[in-house]
Amino acid sequence: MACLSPTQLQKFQEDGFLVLEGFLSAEECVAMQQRIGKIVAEMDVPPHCRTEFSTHEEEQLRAQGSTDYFLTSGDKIRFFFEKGVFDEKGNFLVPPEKSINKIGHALHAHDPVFRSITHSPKVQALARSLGLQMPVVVQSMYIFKQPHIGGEVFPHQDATFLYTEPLGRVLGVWIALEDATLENGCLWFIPGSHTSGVSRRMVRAPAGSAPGTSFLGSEPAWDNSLFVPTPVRRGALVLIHGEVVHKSKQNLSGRSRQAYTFHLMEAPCPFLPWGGGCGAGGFLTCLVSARGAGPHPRRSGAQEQAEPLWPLAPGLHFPPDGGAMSLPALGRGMWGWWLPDLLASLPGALVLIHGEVVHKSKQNLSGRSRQAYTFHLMEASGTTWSLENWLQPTAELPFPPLYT
Ligand SMILES: O=C(O)CCC(=O)C(=O)O
Repeated sequence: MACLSPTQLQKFQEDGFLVLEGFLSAEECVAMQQRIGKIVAEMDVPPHCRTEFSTHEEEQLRAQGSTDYFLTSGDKIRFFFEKGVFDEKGNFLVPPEKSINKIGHALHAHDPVFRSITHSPKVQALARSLGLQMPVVVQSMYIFKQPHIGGEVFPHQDATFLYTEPLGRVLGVWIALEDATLENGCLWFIPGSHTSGVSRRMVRAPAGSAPGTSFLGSEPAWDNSLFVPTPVRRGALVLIHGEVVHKSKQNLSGRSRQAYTFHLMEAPCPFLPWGGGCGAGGFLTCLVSARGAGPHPRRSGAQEQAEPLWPLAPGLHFPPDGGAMSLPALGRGMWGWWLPDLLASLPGALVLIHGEVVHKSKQNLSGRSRQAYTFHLMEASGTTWSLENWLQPTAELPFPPLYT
């Protein structure tokens, strides 16, 4: 069940969503419902944080974006309520357990029951069969869709709120903990709507300004006739592509429609293109490769040690086994490689330049040019490339790994 068949994969690629009935057992669903019952029974929401949840754009900005409670909920377990459940002083008009719209956004991190479902072998096998190589859990939510008052979720793409570059890296995992029917507010999708980018983005405003978020772009008026209902049974898992347009209607029935949902993002190393892990190759590996890739064939560390082709600066040496040389004193900087071409006076010399060493070159007053080829390497493992740099990797050209 956890591994998708080629037909299922193709259907997901075509539609942007996929239903896997029976993914969780009834016992697993009950365990999550019981756990959430306990969390709700113990919840403590200060009156000034009693935020009503809405998916209407203006209300979203006012009710959520303007409150720290929402904006700082990414790493916490917090409570968001239906409309009309508080009086003007923030007192509950409806029993608290019947008034909650959702709990978000880090149940997966802080609660053992939700953590174990989110990271269960079944979910991991599913992610692997989708080809995700290093997915991370971005957020999680428990959605109550309360009887009679469970609010409508307006048509949206998850990438509006969870935007990535490139697009196509976010995947919603939505698990029905109760039967989701036409009456109690099942999901509706526009099949195939995940292929035209994202129409609207919610972005954080600069710190200290109000409201705390704003929208770029606008949600098109989606043709209602394009939506198909997706009723599912308790335990079903629905895969939701980050750009597929979906919604759910108000729950006017007398039965709740609870669901647990979380979002995965494929995030190995944002600036490297191959989707795998970042090797822990040391600086020396680069150096040996570069030396080997020049006019001379690649040589082992032992050969370099015995008959160096180029003198190394004091303190540097090649380990006899040819493995990685550690340069702890050099730290993690940007390395410039400066390679005069064969016409220059020292053709083929390579100069390693630490990213923070101060350097310059003087004007060329001679009669000979001094051509050079230079490029910069960055150790990507554990490094954050500043988004303020003028140079940014793009979807067309992510930074390519040196090791091929
Ligand atoms: O559960 C629902 O009704 C809507 C969920 C949804 O749209 C989402 O998680 O993106």
